[in-house]
Amino acid sequence: FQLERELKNAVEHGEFQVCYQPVQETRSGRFHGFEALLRWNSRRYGPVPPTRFIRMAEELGLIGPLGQWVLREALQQLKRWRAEGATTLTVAVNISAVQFRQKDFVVSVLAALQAEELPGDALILELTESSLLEDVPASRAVLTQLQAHGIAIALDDFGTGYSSLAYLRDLPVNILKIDRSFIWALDEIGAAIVHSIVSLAHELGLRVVAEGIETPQQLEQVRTLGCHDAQGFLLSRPLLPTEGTAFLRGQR
Ligand code: G
Ligand code: G
Ligand code: MN
Ligand code: NA
Repeated sequence: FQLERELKNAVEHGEFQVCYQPVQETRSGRFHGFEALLRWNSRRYGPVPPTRFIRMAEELGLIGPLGQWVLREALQQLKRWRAEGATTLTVAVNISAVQFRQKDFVVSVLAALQAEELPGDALILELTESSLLEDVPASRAVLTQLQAHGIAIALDDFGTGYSSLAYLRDLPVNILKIDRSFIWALDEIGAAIVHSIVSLAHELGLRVVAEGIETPQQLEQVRTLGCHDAQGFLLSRPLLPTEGTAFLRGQR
């Protein structure tokens, strides 16, 4: 309960930080985007993993303001990077199920874009299938509104759920992010699974991101299998904003 009390004041105390993990297009080697990843360095408890505090923020009713803070922070940073020359760079922001279901979600996303005068296609929202499947018709309505503004929707941790793939017919998404558990098991069967996900994605006109790339062999495999994008410690760890700036300069 101490930790909960700390969480309530952590934004004001400046204990949160957003890190940015580069995403690479496998064919060109070009880094065209970052995934924003929230970090909490509590002055009392030290670093607390997001898997722990996101759920806590949901339970305490704090996920709305916290999620909005991340979105604003990430878009402000993107605006700086675009101004420095990375004019088509994108940022992907993770959205919790509770945040996604809030009534003002679409309005708050559009307001955050407008505040930075950024176009919708600068932003990708990452959602898990469990957040979307709770209420498919409602999810579909929200996703459609976001996409009408150019915002892309990514299905995060793709493949880890137990649902059938039939829901892809009803939910408008743009990107599948293949969970790293598949990338770490790229034997013959694992490769067949990734291959079938990529084929499905091509049929549906979706982009595929391979997550958790840690070795050059994995990178080569997912490139050969037709994954459009790759992300993982081999390419870069999540970076502080200043490190992200240096990373982008190194690309030119
Ligand atoms: O960055 P890391 O591997 O520690 O992230 C662990 C989990 O926390 C991942 O599932 C990631 O999607 C999630 N996560 C990271 N940042 C955010 C955020 O800003 N909002 C939400 N809802 N989840 C996040
Ligand atoms: O669920 P989501 O995909 O949003 O989780 C992102 C998390 O994965 C981040 O916390 C990030 O630190 C972590 N991550 C990113 N690349 C790698 C990797 O190559 N290996 C491992 N183990 N974790 C990674
Ligand atoms: Mn993610
Ligand atoms: Na993921």
